[in-house]
Amino acid sequence: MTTPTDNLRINGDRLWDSLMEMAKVGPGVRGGNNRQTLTDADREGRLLFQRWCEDAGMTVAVDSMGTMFARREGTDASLDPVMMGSHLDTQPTGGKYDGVLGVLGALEVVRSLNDLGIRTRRPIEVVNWTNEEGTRFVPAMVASGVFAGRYDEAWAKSRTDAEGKRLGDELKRIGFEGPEPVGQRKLHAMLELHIEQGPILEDEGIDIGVVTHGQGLKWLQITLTGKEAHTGSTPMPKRINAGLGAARIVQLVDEVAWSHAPLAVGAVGHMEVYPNSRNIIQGKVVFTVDIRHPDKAVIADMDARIRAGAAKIAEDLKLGMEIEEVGAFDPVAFDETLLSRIRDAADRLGYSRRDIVSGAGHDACWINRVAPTAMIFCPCVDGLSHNEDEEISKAWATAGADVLLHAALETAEVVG
Ligand code: HGY
Ligand code: MN
Ligand code: MN
Repeated sequence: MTTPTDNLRINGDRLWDSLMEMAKVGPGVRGGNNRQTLTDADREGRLLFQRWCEDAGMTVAVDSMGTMFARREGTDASLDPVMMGSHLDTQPTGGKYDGVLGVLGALEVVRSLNDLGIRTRRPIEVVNWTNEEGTRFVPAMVASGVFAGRYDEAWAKSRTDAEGKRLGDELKRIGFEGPEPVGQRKLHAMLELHIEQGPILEDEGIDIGVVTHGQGLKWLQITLTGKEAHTGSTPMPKRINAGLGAARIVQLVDEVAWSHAPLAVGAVGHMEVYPNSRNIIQGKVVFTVDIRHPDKAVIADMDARIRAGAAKIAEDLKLGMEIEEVGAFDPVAFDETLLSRIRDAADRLGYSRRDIVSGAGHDACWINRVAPTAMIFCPCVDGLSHNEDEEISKAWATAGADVLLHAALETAEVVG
């Protein structure tokens, strides 16, 4: 039985134009973006988003972690809203779509409902979560983590960037420390549209990823302390080389991940070496191990083996070592009711689909703790992300936002 709303579609051209407009804010050096959280570029992007939301008739609230909630009223204000959102902050060499598609795709859903004159019983809220990327300030997904009760707000605001600036101070500086207490805002459900950031959908020629699970993650920050000395005149046996220790631990992380092939992943993305002079043996190295897997027990095994192996390497090389867990979340299973709405929407709209597990972490992984949550993926070219060459097609973006429209309408309940 078909209904009047069965074949509704968003305006793909308008969505694409908004993506390209936002991409001009905090440009990268190779066509992507460097709009890191709580920078002036992030502030500019937030203000543009806020103006667009207000132009679409929404009211924008900001909580004390800077997360933005743009609200479209429903016919029954007593009901908890359906949230749709993601993040506008990017990696330092990020793409134009990671996170941004989820925020602007949700805005396009609202713009389309306005065009179509469709009202919903439940309010709808479009959300921009602060600091999803966790690059400038560790951990990732920190604002959604505070909202879900995983992190203490004061602790989150105490996190510092490489220049020692505090997250809380930067939030104030850009004028986005909002009055609303974090986590008090109620929600009925949350949907997040995101690019896959992996190769599966494109390789299989599939339009829509129905994200059933998010894999678990652990970030270990390791500090190795050796002794700075002349690279020319210090005999090899006398060297206490922190850089050598870091290199051996990077190799260890790779071996441990491969030992749990094909699903485990492990790498070191962040590394600071001191004093970083060509002719001084590295006295200190600070780096972050990133390990992930859909099974919590495998993450625990990788964690234990890396800690033990790193301790042996440090002992062999006479290095001091500190390990701090700076990020972790368990694998998540998303909400089955929302997942079936996403599958039905893709089928109704004629889009191919497949269930998929998310390799990357997302705000939805934390919000899943406090309300029914699910994600929709669209393909990305060569599965590439966290790279300025990240690319998607307008057709992929449109399909993802079309499915988001229908899943949101079913959840927010169309009136009349
Ligand atoms: O690290 C992640 O998975 C996400 O991109 N913050
Ligand atoms: Mn993202
Ligand atoms: Mn990302």
